[in-house]
Amino acid sequence: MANRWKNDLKDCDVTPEAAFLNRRQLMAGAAAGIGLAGIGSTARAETLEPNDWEDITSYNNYYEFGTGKDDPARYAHTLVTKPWTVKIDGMVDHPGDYAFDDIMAMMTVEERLYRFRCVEAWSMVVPWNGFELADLLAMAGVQSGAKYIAFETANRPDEMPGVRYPVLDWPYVEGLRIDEAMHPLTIMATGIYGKDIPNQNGAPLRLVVPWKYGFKSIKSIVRITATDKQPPTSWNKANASEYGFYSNVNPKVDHRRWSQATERRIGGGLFTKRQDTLMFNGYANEVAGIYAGMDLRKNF
Ligand SMILES: Nc1nc2c(c(=O)[nH]1)N[C@H]1C(S)=C(S)[C@@H](COP(=O)(O)O)O[C@H]1N2
Ligand SMILES: [Mo]
Repeated sequence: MANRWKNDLKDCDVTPEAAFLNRRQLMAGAAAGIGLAGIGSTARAETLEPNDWEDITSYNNYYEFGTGKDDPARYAHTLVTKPWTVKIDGMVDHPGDYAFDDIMAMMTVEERLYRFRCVEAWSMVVPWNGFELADLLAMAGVQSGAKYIAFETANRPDEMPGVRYPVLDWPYVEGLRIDEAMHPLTIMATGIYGKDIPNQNGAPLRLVVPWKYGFKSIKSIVRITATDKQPPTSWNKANASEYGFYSNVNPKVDHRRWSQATERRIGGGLFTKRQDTLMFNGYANEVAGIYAGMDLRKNF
């Protein structure tokens, strides 16, 4: 890859693999306390201050459990996440139903401190634990003809009260271009602050694509499909004029209802000033290259 992303973290900021012993999620532990340097921090040097556990796990979007920001924290406990199986199919050499625990045994979980920006113009900084999606795709053996990766969330009316209402066309689906999916910034998150990811945040595994609006980061994934066709995506199906396939964070391209120029950082208190939104959510150095020559206004 031409624009291979580099890890800005110093050695001392990352708990070495060997240190997590029998813990499934790498512990943020002391590292969080000393203030991690942001992975992929851009020209505008900024020390990322993570949001606290309470903010991250009580202010959520997960419409399968209701459309209120506090609905997921109240209702998502009914989702049964153990056992969990992810179907990997389509253009792969090793299709199959993979048990979550088997996936975890194969993957290297690390901490990634990422900005997270919702299209509704609020944002957080989240210390995720997870593994690179590229590693999972390599394990499945994605074939050279595959151009996109499609994702699907569980659709369980008995466990997800929200899917009884036609707010979206369930199941929630998302997709990435293959180079986006393979990009080293793209992770499958399985934890936050070293703990298993809570149901309201998309247990047991959810996508995190930090340079795109939050709705691309699909939760509680049950299916991953390699395909040569651009897959349908939930919000684009619901309103194609407002939500494009790419949905890269872009302060210069406004949403019809929300200016994208600035954002409100959750947890900053009542009098916190809005802050400027950064191109590609601050990850331009790492990802701008994969969109070279593309009209980002047309491909929003
Ligand atoms: N399955 C599913 N995934 C989803 C959503 C959803 O409603 N259902 N909401 C999206 C939106 S709009 C955002 S902003 C993020 C919110 O993630 P968080 O609650 O962990 O902050 O999840 C995304 N993934
Ligand atoms: Mo969002």
